[in-house]
Amino acid sequence: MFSFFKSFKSNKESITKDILEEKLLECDIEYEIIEKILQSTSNKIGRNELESNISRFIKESYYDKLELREINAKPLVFLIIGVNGAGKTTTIAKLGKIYKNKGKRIIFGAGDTFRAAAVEQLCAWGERLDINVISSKFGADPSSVAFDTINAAKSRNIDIALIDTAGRLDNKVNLKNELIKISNTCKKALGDLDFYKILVLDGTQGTQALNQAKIFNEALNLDGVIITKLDGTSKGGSLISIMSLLRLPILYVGIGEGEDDFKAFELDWYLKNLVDYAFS
Ligand SMILES: Nc1nc2c(ncn2[C@@H]2O[C@H](COP(=O)(O)OP(=O)(O)OP(=O)(O)O)[C@@H](O)[C@H]2O)c(=O)[nH]1
Ligand SMILES: [Mg+2]
Repeated sequence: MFSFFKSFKSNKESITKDILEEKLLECDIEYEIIEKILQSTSNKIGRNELESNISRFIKESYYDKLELREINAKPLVFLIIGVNGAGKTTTIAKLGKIYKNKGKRIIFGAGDTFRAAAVEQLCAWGERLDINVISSKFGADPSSVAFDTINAAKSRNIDIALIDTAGRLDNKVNLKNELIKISNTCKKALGDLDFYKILVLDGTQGTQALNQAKIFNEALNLDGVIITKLDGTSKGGSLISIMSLLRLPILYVGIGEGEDDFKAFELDWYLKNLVDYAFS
């Protein structure tokens, strides 16, 4: 599949507004946003003009939320949420590796007690990365796993606890309510300490993921977003909507299944790829 982030370089110096509009729609930028980006341009648009127009749009609509708010806490807890298959568990492994390489002491919490293989999946990552995993048996209350993970982190002098959650539950339990409960449990376990609530979104879903993000954000007041699977999609334009409409910082992007296929999100890098794509 043609990947947004591996687009071919092109030597074109400018393209017409019509073609550009098509390209931007193709990579899943919403039409109203495209109109705003192109409103004051002439019929032929160059790379630099496009890049600076998009950059201006993002910055004007985004205010000051380009970065994750700072929390100074020990343990620093990340509650990782998102729908089934978005890439939460893999992302936890990737984050764990990044922080471990920075010399931090890490623990994983296997809060997805709904899917039978979920605990094993996280434990396998834990073994591979040499990171301890707090888990309970299949079907246990995920809130109690979060509680145990935070308490273990406190007693073991851990710097960072990354807590996994389920992306799907049986029909009787509402995912949103369950996540609110887990979040409240984290609050209780941490006392005065604040923590991060991070949403993992599947980048191949494009702007469809935006609706999910809105629902989660309303329920949980998210701190930031991680977008996965950008290696396999041309829909990377939806990141503009996530930034400008949700006003949430994008922290990292996943660009493959391996533990190192992960990159801190940088606006300049993103814009360059977007323009490359548009001009390809
Ligand atoms: N290509 C690619 N695949 C990814 C990326 N991140 C995760 N995946 C794959 O997506 C699939 C789902 O990832 P998981 O981490 O299990 O997703 P999850 O959100 O924990 O899923 P549930 O536990 O079922 O809710 C796996 O096959 C991962 O290897 C990415 O950045 N790129
Ligand atoms: Mg999982």
